[in-house]
Amino acid sequence: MKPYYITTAIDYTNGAPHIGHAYEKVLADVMARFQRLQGREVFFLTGVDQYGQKVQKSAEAAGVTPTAFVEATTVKFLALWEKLGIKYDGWAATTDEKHRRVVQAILQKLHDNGQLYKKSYQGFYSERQEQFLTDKERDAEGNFGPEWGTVVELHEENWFFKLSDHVDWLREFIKSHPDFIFPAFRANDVLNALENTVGQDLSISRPKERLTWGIPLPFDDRYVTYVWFDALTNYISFAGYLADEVGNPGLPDFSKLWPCEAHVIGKDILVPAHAIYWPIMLHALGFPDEHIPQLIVHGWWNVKGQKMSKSLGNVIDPNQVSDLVTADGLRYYLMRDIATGYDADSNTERLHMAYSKELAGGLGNLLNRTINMAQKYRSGILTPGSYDDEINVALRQTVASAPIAYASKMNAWAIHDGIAEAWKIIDHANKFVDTTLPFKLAKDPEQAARLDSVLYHLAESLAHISILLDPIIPTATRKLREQLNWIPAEKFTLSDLHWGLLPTGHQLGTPTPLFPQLILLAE
Ligand code: ME8
Repeated sequence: MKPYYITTAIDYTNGAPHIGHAYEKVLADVMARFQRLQGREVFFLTGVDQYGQKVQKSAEAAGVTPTAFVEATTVKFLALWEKLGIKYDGWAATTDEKHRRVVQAILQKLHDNGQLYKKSYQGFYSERQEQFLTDKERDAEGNFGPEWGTVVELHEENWFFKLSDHVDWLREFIKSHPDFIFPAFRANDVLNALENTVGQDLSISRPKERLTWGIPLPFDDRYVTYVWFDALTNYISFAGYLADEVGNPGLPDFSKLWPCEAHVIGKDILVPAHAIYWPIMLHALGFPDEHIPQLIVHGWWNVKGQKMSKSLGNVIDPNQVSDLVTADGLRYYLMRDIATGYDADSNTERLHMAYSKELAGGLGNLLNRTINMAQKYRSGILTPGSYDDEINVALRQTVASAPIAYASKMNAWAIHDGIAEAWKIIDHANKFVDTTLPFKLAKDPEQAARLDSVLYHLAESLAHISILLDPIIPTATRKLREQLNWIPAEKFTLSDLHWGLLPTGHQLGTPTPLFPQLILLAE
């Protein structure tokens, strides 16, 4: 089977990362880890979008060169991904020479195939979205709304890509490929936007008088490449596309990696970039329909119902949240409090509740009491023995059925539901302690065999949980297994789960709190 290839949007390096960036990277990281857990080889690509007017302006404002500016901001993204355990296989930084070579080779091909032409343009331009605006973008009052940021009037000559040649193909492609966009309800927005594109071509250049911070056009050195054209190409350039032709060593074998299974992106960059420009670029380069990747479109994290923005001063810093609730606490919250594809509100009370009640109170407490009791009553040694009863059977059934339900939700990108399936084991096991009352059993010598079975059931349930939650909270599950003193075989997969992971006579480790108590500072 080919490797599972997953990408994220590459983040603009004109500012520090915020919670929305963190959410997207955690989402993709969770899916990458989950696919590995299913036994799939994975290539996970993420990175930074370093060119463009926004960056050039931010650098000017900061009084530094664009290179120095992007280096400084890129470091912040890299440090955050390290902190949050984002385990990527490829890093797409668009100022990388390897990327430039592929962008230029593609532009040259499109140029040679008659897909590019030069024409004069007069009209309005949004600096924030780096996009030319037409009357269709005007609101009811005839103005360009605040979402476009500063809008300037331009009169310039540019190179255009013949998008309009491919609109009919794309319309048919979208209609005949219901899986192209997840969630499916967003396909309608795309079809509507596509009708607005009819007859319009895409300007893929910016004159150097206006913008120098970009990849020069290979056939006209008075221009640099439009940042979206350059940025979208990252999905193939860092996957080894044209690697031999342009001399890019050390990249994956493109023929084995492509097509990409999932481009994970936010809803704001679906139209026109990912659902119109990108498939048309691939189609124009000769990619067959079955090699057009699926778009996984996630919603937005808002704050008290409002969009996060620097001007509102409500931008959430993932570093701060992670310092408070640990990286796993943040990962868990970001995955359990949103349904993939929909928006959610970032809420401090819910974050604290998720950490204190669910992670510390539910999972941490289960582990802590299990290891403590096993140490106290049996010196940490597990002996499943032959005792059995209905209560044990019921817990074993929950443990046996959870992985299948969990995997089906995870495969459908319903991560929050996948977590809920895994959590059924935790809830059941905690109730199991309350029903079986091991501390009472420990006082009665006649109940010794039952106590052995109870302790074994708890530890074994925890071993299963540690596997299911691995993609979501990888640091905590590793620590959990350290306390269980259990190291699964390398490349352990979901299908290796069975009752009896911990052998008879297994020695458990020592207990330490998995999720330390929150120290809340007054807000
Ligand atoms: O758009 N909640 O970069 P970007 C959830 N460079 N996701 C959010 C969010 C929020 N509040 N705010 C932003 C770009 N995002 C381009 C992408 S890809 C070839 C080029 C998401 O830094 C956003 O939807 O503005 C996007 O997917 C990602 O963060 C990067 O946004």
